[in-house]
Amino acid sequence: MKRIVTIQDISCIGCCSITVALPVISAMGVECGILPTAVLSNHTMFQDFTCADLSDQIQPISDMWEKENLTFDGIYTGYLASGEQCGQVVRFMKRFTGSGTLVIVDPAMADNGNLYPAFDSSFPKAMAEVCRKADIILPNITEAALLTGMPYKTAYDRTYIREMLERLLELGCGTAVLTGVSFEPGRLGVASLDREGKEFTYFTKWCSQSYHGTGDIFASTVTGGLMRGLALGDALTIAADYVVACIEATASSENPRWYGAEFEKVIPDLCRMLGERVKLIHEATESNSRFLERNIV
Ligand code: PXL
Repeated sequence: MKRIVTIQDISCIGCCSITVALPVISAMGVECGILPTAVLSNHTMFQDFTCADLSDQIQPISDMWEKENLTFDGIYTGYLASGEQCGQVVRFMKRFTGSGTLVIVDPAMADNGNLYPAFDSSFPKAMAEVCRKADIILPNITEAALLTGMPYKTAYDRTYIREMLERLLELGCGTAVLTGVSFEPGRLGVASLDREGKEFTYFTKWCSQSYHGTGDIFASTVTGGLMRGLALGDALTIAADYVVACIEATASSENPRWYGAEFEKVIPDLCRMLGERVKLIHEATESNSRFLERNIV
């Protein structure tokens, strides 16, 4: 079984960050270690919140893991508590990225044109340093604008998105994935570009409702999918479909919670989507090895 560590906050109530990453990644059959960056009473979209910064725990926990020779197949980062903590996370990545460790960064810091309340305008620069270390980054358009210095637009065309992806790659990451992209009414999805110039897009239905934490559901699902051997396009596809399923399940709930999507209800759908794709990979591998046996002996 693959093992990842996710580095983000514990919002005790809020259905985001670690309270999403743990159940989603575990359900996908991947061990999910955690390195909590802060403990909040609830996420910062509530009117008020408490926050205990756990920066001083990062070094001793990392030292202990190194002593125990622990390694990770993936490092997945989300909401980080401060610019200084971004520096600590970069150092953690240098220490724990071996050959074959996939680094996935969700630069969770902003949405709908605004930085989250806990951050000041110096934070995106520190987060850009975290993105520099990543194989894959997963910003929304607000975050990408803050990372690249491009203007944030709600009405845009393909040229704007292409330039944004190119400018994100200039940060130094391997692949940039933009979430929340829409080129036509009623369709919403993702667009990605890698350093070899390979593009990918996937669009699904646009939902009129929106819930906090769906970015975390998306990034956790992409991480789980990649760890189970899916190609990036397949991981992005099931992640986008799962987010739609979560939004629809929440919207149709009799008493929907306002602060986060009811992702728990549709975990069986996620497992089914993942299972179908993993089965296809196994079938392809088996027929490949039968072909090799027949042709080499
Ligand atoms: O990624 C969402 C998120 C995670 N963690 C905290 C947040 C938010 C969004 O507001 O406040 C603490």
